[in-house]
Amino acid sequence: MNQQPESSSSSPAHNGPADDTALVKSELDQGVLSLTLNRPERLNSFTPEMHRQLAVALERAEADDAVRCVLLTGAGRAFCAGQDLSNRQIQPGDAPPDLGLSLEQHYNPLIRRLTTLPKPTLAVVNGVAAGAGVSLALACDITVAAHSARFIFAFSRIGLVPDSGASWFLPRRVGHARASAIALLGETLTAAQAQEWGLIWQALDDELLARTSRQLAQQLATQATTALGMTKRALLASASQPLDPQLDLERDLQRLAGRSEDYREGVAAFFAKRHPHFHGR
Ligand code: LHQ
Repeated sequence: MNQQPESSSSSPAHNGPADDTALVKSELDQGVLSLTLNRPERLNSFTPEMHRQLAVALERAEADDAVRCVLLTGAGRAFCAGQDLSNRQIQPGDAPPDLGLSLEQHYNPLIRRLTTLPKPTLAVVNGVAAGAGVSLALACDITVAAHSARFIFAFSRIGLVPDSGASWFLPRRVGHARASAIALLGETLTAAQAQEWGLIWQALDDELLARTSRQLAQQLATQATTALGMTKRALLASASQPLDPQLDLERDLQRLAGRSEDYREGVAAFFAKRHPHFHGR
């Protein structure tokens, strides 16, 4: 059973007048901050301004206690087609671009922000995801996708290297044999294949995507947010350290969790044989 989080859509940071021209639309409802990439005519590919708006939205999400889950999706028929390639054609005589700078300034901070956000994130892949758009989907804690969605590892198709965390997420989710073939061949995966191979959590019928993902986000938003944030930290750390320091980290995090209001509530609810009412503290 889902419960309503304490704070509903009351944060001024997210509740300005609805702005349909925003490149990242933001809406807070019952603890779920929905962020919608909004350049549908360019399949929600990234420009510096879209990066800027997403960074601002995620900074606010982190600071605002009313946000207990972030849901990320795309407007129109795509989730995100990666970097906007419109101005990327190189003419004879042009100096070669510094794509490393673009990663340093925009994509790497975005992936770091998402993976270290002390709140759960849910990617709802409503349509095609390509290049860094795939990376974005994989950087969220839970990724669901419409059956009609596609994951296109487009990097090698245009002579680039998997970036924005793609080379890190991919082998950890699907194993080296599949990661290597997918990345080198620039493969396209269906949502069903992505689920079967462990790249994403669930492929959902298109008609059910909005409702099911909403329920999932709502469920995340009613849980013990601080503990979920620390769970993210533990899982991320596990990728880069042996068991021994991981046990120490679990001890430290559990010490903090044990002092939380939500833990007290969780145990009280267990003995009272009722559902807990967490406040995310
Ligand atoms: C686009 C784009 C797009 C601009 C569709 N840009 N317009 C690189 C550099 C630096 C740092 C960071 O990291 C990276 C990594 C990357 O992300 S590199 C970019 C990787 N992405 C791609 O290579 C995907 C390019 N797009 C496609 O391959 C196709 O559009 C897909 C397969 C996604 C969808 O195909 P269709 O369903 O056939 O749609 P479409 O191609 O007709 O696209 C619709 C429109 O969107 C079209 O414009 P038009 O004016 O002809 O209607 C496209 O040009 C535009 N569009 N992706 N990334």
